[in-house]
Amino acid sequence: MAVQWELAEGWSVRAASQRAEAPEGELPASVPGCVHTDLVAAGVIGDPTSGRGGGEEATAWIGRTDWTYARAVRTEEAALADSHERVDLVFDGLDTVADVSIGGHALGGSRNMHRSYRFDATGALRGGAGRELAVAFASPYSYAEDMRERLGARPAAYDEPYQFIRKMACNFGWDWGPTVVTSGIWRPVRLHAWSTARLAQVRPEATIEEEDGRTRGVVRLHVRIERTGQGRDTPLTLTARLGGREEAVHVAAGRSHAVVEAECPDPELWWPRGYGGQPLYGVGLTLADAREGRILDEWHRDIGFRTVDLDTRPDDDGTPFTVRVNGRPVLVKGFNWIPDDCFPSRIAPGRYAERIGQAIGAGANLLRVWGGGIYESADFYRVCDERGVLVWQDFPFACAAYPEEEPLASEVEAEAREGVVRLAHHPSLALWCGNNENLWGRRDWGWEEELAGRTWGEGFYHGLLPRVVAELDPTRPYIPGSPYAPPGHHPNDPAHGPAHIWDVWNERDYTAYREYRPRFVSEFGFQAPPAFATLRGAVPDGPLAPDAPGVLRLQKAEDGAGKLARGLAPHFGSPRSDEDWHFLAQVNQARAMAVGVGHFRAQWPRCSGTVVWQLNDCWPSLSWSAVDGPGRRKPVWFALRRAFAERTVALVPDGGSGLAAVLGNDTDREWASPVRLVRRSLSGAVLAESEVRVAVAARGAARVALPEELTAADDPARECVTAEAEGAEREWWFFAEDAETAFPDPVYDVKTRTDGGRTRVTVAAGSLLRDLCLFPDRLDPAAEADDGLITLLPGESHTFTVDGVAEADAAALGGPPVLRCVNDAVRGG
Ligand code: BMA
Repeated sequence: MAVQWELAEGWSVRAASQRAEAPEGELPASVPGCVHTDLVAAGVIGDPTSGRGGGEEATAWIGRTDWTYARAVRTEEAALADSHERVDLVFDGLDTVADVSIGGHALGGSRNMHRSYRFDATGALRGGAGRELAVAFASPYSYAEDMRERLGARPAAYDEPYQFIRKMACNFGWDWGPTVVTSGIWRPVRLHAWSTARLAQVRPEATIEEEDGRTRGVVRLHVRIERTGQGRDTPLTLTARLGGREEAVHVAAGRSHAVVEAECPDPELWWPRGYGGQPLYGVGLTLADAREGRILDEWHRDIGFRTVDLDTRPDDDGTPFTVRVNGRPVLVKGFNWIPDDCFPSRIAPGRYAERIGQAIGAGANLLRVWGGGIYESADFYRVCDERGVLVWQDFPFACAAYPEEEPLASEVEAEAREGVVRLAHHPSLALWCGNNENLWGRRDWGWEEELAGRTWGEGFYHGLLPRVVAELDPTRPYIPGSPYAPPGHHPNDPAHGPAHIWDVWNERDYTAYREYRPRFVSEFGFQAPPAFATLRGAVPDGPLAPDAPGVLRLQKAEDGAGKLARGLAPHFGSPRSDEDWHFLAQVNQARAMAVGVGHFRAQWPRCSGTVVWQLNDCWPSLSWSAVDGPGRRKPVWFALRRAFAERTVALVPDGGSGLAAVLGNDTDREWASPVRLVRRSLSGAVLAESEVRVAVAARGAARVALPEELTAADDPARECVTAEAEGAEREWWFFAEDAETAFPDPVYDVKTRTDGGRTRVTVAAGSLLRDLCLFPDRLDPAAEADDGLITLLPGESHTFTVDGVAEADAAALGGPPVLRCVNDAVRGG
């Protein structure tokens, strides 16, 4: 029987080029891992994410150095070559440009982080105990810069050569991530010892077929077999298993391709969360020697039965972009996903479950794996399959003109063919997308002139990639890019297909979201600092002011601090302290995204989805994320949970000084509820009210214009409107900006009760309290609260649940800086 022998132990790493900064000799190396994390572990550099030891600049030499990973072949490993006809050395991922050898005997090389590699090591291992297995990495900069020299420079959003090497683009730095250009064995490596034949590739194609009024799920397994020299003439049997049924096919001597079809009558359909269940069916395949019955290889995956398509039939308003699963339109509530760590080899499977769980907790049903990152590991897609999260997968191209010449063209094709086959069985995978912002960049960012006729990736996005998808994953939709509009329209025309709305953050106020009538928004976002504990962890000393050097180190966006300040000022004025800045900037992000999502969702089904930029971070950044680098939720997360809820009430401007309440019902049941609308003074007194009964259709929306006595404030600085419907959270409308609102001094009474590691914090309001938040991470970095941004009227109370605060500290939960509300930072009017 075949043997899979993991090679995780016994590795060392050494610098292979002369550099003053490089350590002498060998250091212990982690596999999977990368040079940076090995150097941190050895104490040679500080963790660039921690704020100690000079940060990313102090590590810049690492990406300009050649490195060799090595390990001695062990006796039992060499012996595998005696007991098997073939022993392959299999790398699930090499980052990036490497030559692999055993005892000086070259096995092959890698030039692409997005591929796996298999080398025949039989000869080199035979009698090879003690020989050095070496993986010699060339500096990624040297390779990419040579390639640039050879193929000609091309424009890019960042002054780094990332489009000249098939490596995660954001590794060269991004507007939310550090420049830490890694080398290393970033995914597992093993020896695979086998005889006769093995399953070289299994490509499952799951479809639902109707026949004589009956539904059947069909899985076609397209199998490629590799044989050893001795196995060439062996007849083989392939047996597929699905739901207790078996199907076998004979593979004659010498043949290396076969298709096995397995069937499942009346399958239960897979749905995104909120629309139905996520039944998964195990599909197994065995390869056996047909004469002896000896099993040679096995394969297993969990698949699901569902259809997915895009409705893009032009209508009077332009070109929709509606994702349909099993024929039903889905209101997409999504997040953009970036690599969850600037060193992706550090991401353990549990991290995916936790982070995707946070997206789900906020109500999301889709994640877009953004093109500046990677094809994620199997764990990512497995969690999405099990929990009903649709995946929009970009091919790894972002914000640059990419050369289409060799050797890059072949690398792109090889990586796409492998990536598509690897991921095609996941029912969560809904869409392939050619790139991030490259169609837009070519059109608007002055690339055409700079390119002077050079290739820029068009042939990939409009030719190679759709061809690969059509051949290897024919049931799944493909779009050339994000943003995208059909020919004849500007790629980022909001009336046609998915759009990115960035002028709002970059140049305008967040209220400008309300000027948009998009069909689908695949990116839009607003920045805020990370949690206090995150910031303090990364800036160990000194003030946490927006312009403090330690804080600016974590702000990678062009003029990010200026944009944050300009975004804040119209709403909150200038904060009185660093503490207030931190809190108000977070609240402002939450307000911005609530306005954006609320406004776009109110246009359902015309606007069929929003994908927030961005769910996560790869280090303790000031960024657009809802969850910060170490995984702490920012206040915006709670705002999004409200905006993405199944049933929502949004108050939106409705012409002139008018207001409308828009009820959103993202469930399969009609929602009939009285809607109570009240204009009140900030002291709570009811100034005008009305109640209407509204029936909102299943998966529908309804709009109620507010009567004038509710929308005409007598004193805009001292009044607000509330809208309430059964089963939805209360919505608030303030007539004036916070900076001009005559908020009362906050008056409240706090009671805490600690039981085990859990504390209940009940805040009883004596005055209006605007956007009450609890930040227990200020007491214990591991503590978190279950809610945030709660606005209370005098006389109301709210109980927060806090995990992880010691009883002795519980008293500190009762006031600033842990318990905050807007009216302890701003008292306008
Ligand atoms: C879009 C993304 C990213 C970027 C983000 C914020 O352009 O595609 O490239 O990080 O905006 O600027």
